[in-house]
Amino acid sequence: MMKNFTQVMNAAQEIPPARVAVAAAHDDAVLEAVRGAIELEIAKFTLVGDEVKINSLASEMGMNLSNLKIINEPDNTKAALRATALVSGGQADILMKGLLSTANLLRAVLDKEVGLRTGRLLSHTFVIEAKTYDRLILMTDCAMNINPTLAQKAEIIRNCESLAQVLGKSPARVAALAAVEVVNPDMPSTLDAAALAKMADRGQFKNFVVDGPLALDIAVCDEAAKHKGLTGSSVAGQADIFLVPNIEVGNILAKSAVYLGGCRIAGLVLGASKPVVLTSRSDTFEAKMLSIALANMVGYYEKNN
Ligand code: COD
Repeated sequence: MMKNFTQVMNAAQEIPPARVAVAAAHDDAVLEAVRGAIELEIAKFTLVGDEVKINSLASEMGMNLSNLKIINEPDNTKAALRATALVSGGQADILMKGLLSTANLLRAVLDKEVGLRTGRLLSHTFVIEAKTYDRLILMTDCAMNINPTLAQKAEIIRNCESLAQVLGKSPARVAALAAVEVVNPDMPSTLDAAALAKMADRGQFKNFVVDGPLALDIAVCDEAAKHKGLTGSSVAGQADIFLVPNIEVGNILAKSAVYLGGCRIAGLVLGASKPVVLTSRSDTFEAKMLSIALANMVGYYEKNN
């Protein structure tokens, strides 16, 4: 099982570079990630965006763009659609978000003509590296599905399968997070969590062990579980995946991990026909590069399995 992003970057360098189409590439952190990924030979790029801004940023950064394809499209909505069309048309393997809003990119991914729909639910998963935990944590869905139903939560878990496999998490242990470990009808997330755990017991998830409701301390700390008298959980203390109740919990949890906990982060949309690199506009170039590496690994795995 991969424990950190260093192992992820090493693994990504063992497979062929992916072709990435970047939507709204006129951003210094995006271009920095592009440069890094090219140097490490994990990806090749087509940049869609404001060409004048891309060239001026690249020249300030001393970055050579001569081997990159650039498609001039200063309008962000159109840039998202054109980059997405490159992926659905087979000219690129991965879509990457640049300097545009998440909703803007997701609308292109869901576009009926050029989008990357599969008929399945699409969902977002962050991968977090915390110094205080012995493994990479997947957190989902912190960025796309706003208030998922029970059925959607089940799909959100299943969408993590390829990502969990490439990280060596098989089976992956899912903590359906809530504020408590008991079912409380006044807290709807505990009802869904309990139902998901029962679904897992009855074999409704291949390659996943699910337990819930679990509070976060119990999900990651065996001692906390023992202290609270929770025994017999095969997820407590060793959760690989945090299933969050809704986007607000997820988004705040992921951002607190980064801004207060000093965690490194990567982010992908899963369930589409091809992986989508989706990090926040304020994320570092490193987060974007780690996400490209993971997207390449997921795409490669799905192509070959
Ligand atoms: N998976 C598959 N199909 C979907 C999904 C999904 N997750 N979401 C919507 N669709 C389909 C619908 O079935 C429909 O056919 C079409 O897309 C439009 O559906 P709407 O009207 O619900 O879609 P939008 O455009 O209003 O919203 C879709 C978004 C993903 C943009 C919306 O859910 C959203 O804004 N999510 C939060 C994004 C965000 O702000 N994140 C911030 C944190 S970084």
